[in-house]
Amino acid sequence: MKNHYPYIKKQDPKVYKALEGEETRQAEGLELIPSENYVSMAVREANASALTNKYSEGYPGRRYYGGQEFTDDVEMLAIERAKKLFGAGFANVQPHAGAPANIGMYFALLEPGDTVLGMDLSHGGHLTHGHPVTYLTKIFNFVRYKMKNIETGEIDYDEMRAVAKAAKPKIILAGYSAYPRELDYEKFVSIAREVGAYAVMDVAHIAGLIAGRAVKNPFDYGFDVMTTTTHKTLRGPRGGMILTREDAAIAKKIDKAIFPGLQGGPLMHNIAAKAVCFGEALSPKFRTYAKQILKNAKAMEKVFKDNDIRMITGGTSNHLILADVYGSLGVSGKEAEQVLDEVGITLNKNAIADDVRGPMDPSGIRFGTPAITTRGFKEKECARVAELMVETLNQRANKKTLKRIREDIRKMSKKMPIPESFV
Ligand code: DSN
Repeated sequence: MKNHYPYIKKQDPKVYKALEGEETRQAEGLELIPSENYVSMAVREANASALTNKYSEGYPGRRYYGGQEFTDDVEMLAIERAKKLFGAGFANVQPHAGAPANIGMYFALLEPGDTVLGMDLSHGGHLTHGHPVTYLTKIFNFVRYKMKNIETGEIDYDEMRAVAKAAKPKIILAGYSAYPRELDYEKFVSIAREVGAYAVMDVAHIAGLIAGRAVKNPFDYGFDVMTTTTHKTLRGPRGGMILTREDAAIAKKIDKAIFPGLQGGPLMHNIAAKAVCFGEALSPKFRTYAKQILKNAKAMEKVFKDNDIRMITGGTSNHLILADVYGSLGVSGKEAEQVLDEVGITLNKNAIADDVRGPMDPSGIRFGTPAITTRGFKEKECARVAELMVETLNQRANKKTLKRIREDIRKMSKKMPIPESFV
């Protein structure tokens, strides 16, 4: 077996054992969590580089500590590549993750007490879009929009307009972590303009699809700001980023909100890894990858449809599927996650819209194709994975069948290993 961590192996066998265990888990199983992916060895090298030793509070050309000749180069590369990828006028690449990107965006655009109109979490939104468990709700006021029709995914834009007129939000927030369709960006922007709000989209889940030109770019429809993570479909290191359409006054506010408003020293090794990832995403191969993610999700959708398994919004137009396994097969989301884990397929239990069950053991599972597409899976292999998922759920009490499926998954994984490079 390859020794990925020679220094750790010598120095710290306990950590080494866990890290090698994770290498094997990833190599011999299939990753279907739609927010996860496999990064290139180039991204991993940058993330483990000497830049982890460096403090760089401030921004390129405006730092508080000395020794910045290389950090500035790296951050400028990340910024310029990000702008090019998304057709943005400005990029801040310092947010440590998606949540700080959203919090920084709120701090830049809002005063305490201001209102945000965001998607309801139970209909696909995100915790940082105003869920009551977050501290954000102690500072800002969040109002919500929902789907009008759960079977098609259509958003209730009339209700959104009515809520916006009554609540006068400063931000109308698009974006989601469990919604399998595209949004009507023109409607979002026109409602935002009507009430004098910023149109902001959290594109964390679909950033790679936007960069790869597989789905619409919200900036082309007049959105003012996009926040994102840099992993997920974009296939970079864990991290966050904020982009604006124009290099306007809000860009300055965003820089101030991230540093010194919210964060201290940026993680320069992570920013170097972002620069490498953005370089990869600018290549023509990445566009082919992004389009294949969608084709693969459609192939999985067909198998679920053929097996009469209800999918929220009726299917998918992006990289993810939200299936009502409790309503369709009588298996809870938690049980489905566990039994699929047993056969080497990793996904997550997920609440569905208007779920009859609780959040710790909901009715749904959420899965997607970004990681297996990175492995080289095409429609045929993805349909096979979906068939094995359905068989696993139907045969969940049959240990012999589960063992056979585990072997099938191991064979598929070995045949199509995680690539080391994408260029
Ligand atoms: N945790 C991410 C996801 O899985 O969608 C969102 O923050």
